[in-house]
Amino acid sequence: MAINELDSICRQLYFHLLKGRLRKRTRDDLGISIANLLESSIQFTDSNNFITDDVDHTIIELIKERGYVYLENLLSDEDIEALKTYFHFKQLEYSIKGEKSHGLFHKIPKEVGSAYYSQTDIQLCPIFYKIAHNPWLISIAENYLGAPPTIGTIASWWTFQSEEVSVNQLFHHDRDDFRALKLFVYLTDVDENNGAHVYVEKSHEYDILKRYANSKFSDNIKLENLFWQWVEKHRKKDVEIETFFDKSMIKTHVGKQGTTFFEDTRGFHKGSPLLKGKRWLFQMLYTLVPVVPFSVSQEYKLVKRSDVQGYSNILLNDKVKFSTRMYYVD
Ligand SMILES: O=C(O)CCC(=O)C(=O)O
Ligand SMILES: [Fe+2]
Repeated sequence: MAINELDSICRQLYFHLLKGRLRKRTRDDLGISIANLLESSIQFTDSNNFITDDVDHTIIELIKERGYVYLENLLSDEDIEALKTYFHFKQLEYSIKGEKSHGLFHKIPKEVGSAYYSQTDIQLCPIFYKIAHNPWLISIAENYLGAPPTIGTIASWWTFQSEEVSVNQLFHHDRDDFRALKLFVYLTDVDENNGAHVYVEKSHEYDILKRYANSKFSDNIKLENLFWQWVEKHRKKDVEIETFFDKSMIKTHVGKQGTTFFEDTRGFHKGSPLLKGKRWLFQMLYTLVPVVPFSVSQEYKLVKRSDVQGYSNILLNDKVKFSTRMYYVD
């Protein structure tokens, strides 16, 4: 089957089934079937078609077991300085009371809670390009998801202290795909007060959550039923999370600039509302189904690899080209 036919079938499955119409158990099961379908259907001419074995399996095991893993920093302090220089004169998009606007970093009005760099500026940024084309990251995502992944989103944004709490600052589970893995890179130092990302360990996979629920609610069937109903709610209050999960399972990711982690955002998570300061983040989502660019509102277009400064001559294998095909062409 041609890849574009397969993409189209998967995209239809996604739109019809994923968004709130199926219970977690079914969504997770379907994810495994879709991964198997893709793994056996996608052919690469120049590289091994099967899942590569060049990643440290403790990384994969940690994501499977608890939903996230820290990686060695992908970016040095010098890289982050270079990013600051690259983005210095780039426009940020933000909204105030639903009204969209844009401007340079230093001109952003005080009440703004989050501001996003444009998709094209992100795609053309050589440092982000390099991360998107990193075969090791693609390999981790492939091993975890069970099939060659597609990069579904590449994003970079600032969050600020604001009276308005954004939807991402409430606990939720992502429904970007049946299976997906998100890479987070902090581009500023992050602590509990300036927007740390928070994650509920072991809430990502139905089987793991079931094991947890069995032991937690073993003597209270009513509460267990309530828990499973609540699991299906898209957004959740802090107090609900704290009622259903032990404190030790609620992980706050703090760290210096450059801190890098992978997370399965089917698990419950949020960005903490900021009490002070600001946070700058780079994020990429690896999905099975190439759906995300078609479901986001921000305009985006394919970028020619030769238009990215400094990286046009690097030899890429078919798998890397496949994974980045929603954003880059030769
Ligand atoms: O800003 C954050 O840390 C949370 C973002 C989020 O919910 C997501 O990327 O899925
Ligand atoms: Fe999210």
